Amino acid sequence: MRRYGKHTDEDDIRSRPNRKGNRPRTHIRPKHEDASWGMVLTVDRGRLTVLVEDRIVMAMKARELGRKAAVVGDRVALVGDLSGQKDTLARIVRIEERTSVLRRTADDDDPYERVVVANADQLAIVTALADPEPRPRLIDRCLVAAFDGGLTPLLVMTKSDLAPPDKLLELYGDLDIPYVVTSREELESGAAVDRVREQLDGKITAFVGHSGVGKTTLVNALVPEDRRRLTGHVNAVTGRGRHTTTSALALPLAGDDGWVIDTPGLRSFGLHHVDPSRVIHAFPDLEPGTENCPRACSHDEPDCALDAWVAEGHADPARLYSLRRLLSTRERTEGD
Ligand SMILES: Nc1nc2c(ncn2[C@@H]2O[C@H](COP(=O)(O)OP(=O)(O)OP(=O)(O)O)[C@@H](O)[C@H]2O)c(=O)[nH]1
Ligand SMILES: [Mg+2]
Ligand SMILES: [Zn+2]
Repeated sequence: MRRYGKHTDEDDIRSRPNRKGNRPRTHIRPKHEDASWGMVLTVDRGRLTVLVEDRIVMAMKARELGRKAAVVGDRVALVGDLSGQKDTLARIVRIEERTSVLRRTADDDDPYERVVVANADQLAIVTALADPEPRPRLIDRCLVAAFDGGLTPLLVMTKSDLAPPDKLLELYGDLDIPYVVTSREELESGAAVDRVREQLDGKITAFVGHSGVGKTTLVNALVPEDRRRLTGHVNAVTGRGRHTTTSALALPLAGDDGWVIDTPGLRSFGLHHVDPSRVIHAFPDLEPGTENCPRACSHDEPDCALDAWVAEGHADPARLYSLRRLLSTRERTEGD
């Protein structure tokens, strides 16, 4: 009788509609029921800093996680010493299912994929208008990774004090992708910070782009120093020399209104993991032109309808060139 009753109980629980993940209760027997949840802020080799409530906890992966690695942005369950005191180390026993994944490979022909950031809502693709020169093909690659990984893109064009944004806006201004242009003066006056903030509120935004485009400068302008100190990361940007960012780092915006994640500069953005047929989704301006393509068109073949469509003036030929280049070099290494 008792046993029977117990079973009914379990069935009830099992059929409750909104149980997280809808997993059958009996298969995943959560060990460490008492674990606390936190968000990964940095990963330095095997050591992770995790925000648990309002404490910064140092942690390492528990052996039971196997080869699975936690990355910045991951929500993890921890056990052990969660006091956040010096020389303590907690253990990460679970990684929550990710809502988005920003992946890249070193090159297109490199099968080893790395998760750069987990659970970001938005990908801020940062490009300097000069010093270093804009690289539209890197922007396009980041757009592909954003669409593929479930992140909404935002274009940030920095250093408008050095060069005007006209040429890039011709390429990207009409794409229905939000963009912000910033300059040194506007960063210092706060005007640029307000404009960027408008696009970030309530979201987790990862900043990516070539080294030297101004990601850290922008992130530091967005996150007041006391907030940065809170998470234990005040990168001393001293007068002498520039500090290139060497690992990803999540920082809270003021008012608990979202997060920004600074990442190291990119040279290339390999897309080995992206199915070529999905690349077109990162070109919303060209997508309508594929309506008359042959079935399963790769958009990089003689019968592709895009050539005629673009020739009719529906889109900028430079964009088609970029798509083709991405498609044709996807299996090889592409330089800058
Ligand atoms: N003229 C000008 N210089 C800027 C602007 N924003 C940033 N810089 C400068 O550009 C240089 C690089 O800035 P960082 O913020 O370190 O660039 P980053 O993208 O974080 O670089 P990595 O960490 O190497 O990826 C620094 O010397 C900044 O002072 C800007 O709007 N105008
Ligand atoms: Mg940096
Ligand atoms: Zn086609």
